[in-house]
Amino acid sequence: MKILVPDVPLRREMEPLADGVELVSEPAPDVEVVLLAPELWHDLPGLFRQLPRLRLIQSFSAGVDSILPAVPPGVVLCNAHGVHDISVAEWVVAAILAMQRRLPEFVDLQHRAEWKRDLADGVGDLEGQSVVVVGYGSIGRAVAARLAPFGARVVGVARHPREGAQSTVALPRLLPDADIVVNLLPLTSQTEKFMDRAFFAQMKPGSLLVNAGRGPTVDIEALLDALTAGRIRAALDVTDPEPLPADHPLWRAPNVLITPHIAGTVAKWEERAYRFAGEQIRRYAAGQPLLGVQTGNTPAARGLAN
Ligand code: OXD
Repeated sequence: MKILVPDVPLRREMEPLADGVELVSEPAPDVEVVLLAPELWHDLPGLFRQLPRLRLIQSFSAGVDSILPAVPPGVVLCNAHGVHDISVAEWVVAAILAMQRRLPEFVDLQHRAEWKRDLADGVGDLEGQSVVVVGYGSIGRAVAARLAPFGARVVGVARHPREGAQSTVALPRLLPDADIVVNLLPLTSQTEKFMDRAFFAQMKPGSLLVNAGRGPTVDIEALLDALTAGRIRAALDVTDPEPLPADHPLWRAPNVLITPHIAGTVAKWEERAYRFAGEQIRRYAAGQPLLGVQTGNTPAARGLAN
């Protein structure tokens, strides 16, 4: 079985490789599996056209919205299930703490050499705060586990029935009481602009929206209006569009912290991705169910032996 993967030292993290697995670093007609490491991210339709016997695409990202349109019919696409849980969950906690303790505003004061203690008047800590996580998968559970020691009360919400998560129909009841709303939704046709004007109108005045999912799941115009009106605050790792143009009004909106889609970017992420890819290849070769299947439960999704 030929697997296309860039020839980089990190690929030894995939070991042990199953018998019969051959790693190749150039596209070839008999490649069966491709590991979508960053080196292969440009021109996916062009890459897949060179792989007529492709059966499995293993993504290195959690979100697969940019890959899905290029996936040839019948080919299984798996996301990097679990690979980004730690890094993204840490970014979410960091963003929440920074916004709750007004760190971006203190940094502004620091740049002006201003000692202004009253900025801290009335800031809350996380103890007893209510956090609603929308899009409650493995990253959401990692967020909940990290917020628990702070004494925050976390409620998970998911569009599809999931252990430990309430349905999105509960949102009109949950939002008015939530101090913090964390958006981890993937981008699909059903989640586009999921967080719209009506959603923001239901959020508690002064509450915080944290987005580490995908930018287009938020109606950016509606968010801008809610921020400008001082209704809510936001910490955004993702925006719509990306990169956010220099003249976009979101940069200058009040009470917003923006980072350039780096929540998952930590030194260890690729190592984790290759290790996960190794596990998937072992499953595939043994005919075991794959993790993070995004394109339906086809025989190939249940491994090579089927
Ligand atoms: C991902 C991301 O989807 O980092 O993995 O956005």
